[in-house]
Amino acid sequence: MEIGKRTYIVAIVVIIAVAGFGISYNVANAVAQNSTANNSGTYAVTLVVTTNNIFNQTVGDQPAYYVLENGTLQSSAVISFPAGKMISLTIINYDDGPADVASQYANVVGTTGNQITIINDTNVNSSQGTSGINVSGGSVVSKVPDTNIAHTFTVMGTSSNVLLNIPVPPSSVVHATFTLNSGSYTWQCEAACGSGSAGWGGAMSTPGWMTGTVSVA
Ligand SMILES: [Cu+2]
Repeated sequence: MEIGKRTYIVAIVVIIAVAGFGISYNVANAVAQNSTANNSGTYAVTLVVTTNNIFNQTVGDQPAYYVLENGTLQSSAVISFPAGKMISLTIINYDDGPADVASQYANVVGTTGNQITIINDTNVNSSQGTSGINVSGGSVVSKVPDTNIAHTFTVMGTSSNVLLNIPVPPSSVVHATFTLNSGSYTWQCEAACGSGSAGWGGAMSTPGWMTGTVSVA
């Protein structure tokens, strides 16, 4: 009886010790996996396009890209990305109208699978009918009809080759993933949303509005 009780206690101690090792091993393993995921995971960037930004007295209001950082809108004159890392880019577009764009910029270029995910009609404050509350599910596309593009986020290589082209429909949220090699590039909206007869003045030709630098390091 005495030996049996001792065996019973030893068995309990062994079970608790094994269980404890298992838990601590799992916790250590989970922490290691998380830190690996953080080190090699995606780098999230959010851009916001708003309208009715006062450009100057002559030009009036113009649309502009901003970088969303810690809940505030920052200048898009220089947009920084880490080199060689998967970038998860979300573009929130509050502009509810299309602009003229050359047909080549209807195609998605440089993203994972040359595709983007579009969630339409997400402009909750839109005055265009009831579209603001009619949110459609995300659709994965490799092209947007050139009659339905409000802006593009287009990154040019050093020889003006297109490294990245993301067409953005009116009142939409667009998501894409991509990587870029280190370097300094030009980004440009290719949908003529600026001032002047061709729409290429004002915002379209001013850093921090519809063009700027992409710095990858
Ligand atoms: Cu634009």
